[in-house]
Amino acid sequence: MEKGSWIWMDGGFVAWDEAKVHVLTHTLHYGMGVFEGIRCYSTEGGGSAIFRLDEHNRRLFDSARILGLKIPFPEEEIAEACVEAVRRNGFAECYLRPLVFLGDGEMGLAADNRVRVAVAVWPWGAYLGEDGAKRGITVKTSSFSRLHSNTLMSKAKSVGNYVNSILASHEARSAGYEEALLLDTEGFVAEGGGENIFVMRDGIVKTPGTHSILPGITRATVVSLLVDMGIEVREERVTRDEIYVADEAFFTGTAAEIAPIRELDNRTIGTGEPGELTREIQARYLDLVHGRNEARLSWLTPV
Ligand code: PPE
Repeated sequence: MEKGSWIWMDGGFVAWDEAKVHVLTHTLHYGMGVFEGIRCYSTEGGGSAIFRLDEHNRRLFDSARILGLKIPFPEEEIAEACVEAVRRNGFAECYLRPLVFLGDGEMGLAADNRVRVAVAVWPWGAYLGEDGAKRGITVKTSSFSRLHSNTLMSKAKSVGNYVNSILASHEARSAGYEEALLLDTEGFVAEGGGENIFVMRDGIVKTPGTHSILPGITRATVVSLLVDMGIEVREERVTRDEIYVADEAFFTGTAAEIAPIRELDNRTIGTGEPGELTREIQARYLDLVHGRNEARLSWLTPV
């Protein structure tokens, strides 16, 4: 990865190489922490802007609340830390990673260690590859289920939840696919390892409801774009065979942006090329994040 120069930690900036923690950091042992993934893009008028910072920041605080972690800073200060982290590191485009974790001190599950916060930024290219974004990716239904909300709660973007995503992604990649599709514990489509999913057949777009997925901010953005286009979006249960016979399917996520799915379990989706709707959503999404959609400039926080 390309390093930045500064990382915000617990209230101030430290040099990238000095942003260290002790090996007995609680979260490192037990996974009790939450994070965000946000992107900053260069914008039409010059300069850069962070996309939907307020929504990401709100989800960070929601995630912490779900896990019972109290972030020792007000929301405004974390938002300001995000803006300042981009500014100081001087990247025109980058990914932002706020992380809330339990520090060292006591060990054991009952430990009540200090809640610490860091915000790192670095340039991050196409998550599923340039080629994937252009031509579509291959996906494998995972043998791992997405977490039931009474196991680990999917509405929290928590550190521990990503063991589930990593197991699924590794399994898919080692079998020669580019990403995993996880089903929920009842067998309905949930989401990708690090993305939400949309499918379209006969002009009707569906995306799974939020019972066992991370309610993605890109997902919400895409729903708005579809509504703007006058396209009906149904948030309901989706089965894997619906994807096999879909005209189009795509993943959405901050890192992955809009990633067309060209194959699921070796079945070609539609024509095997990114479909018309997927391309349109991709173009509209890029317009949006780069400040070319006048109606949605309020989603951009200038740096
Ligand atoms: N589901 C999961 C499991 C997930 O990790 C993400 C984001 C999404 C859905 C989409 O959420 P949103 O970014 O708000 O649209 N995954 C992040 C993790 C990337 C990583 O590998 O690290 C991301 O896209 O930033």
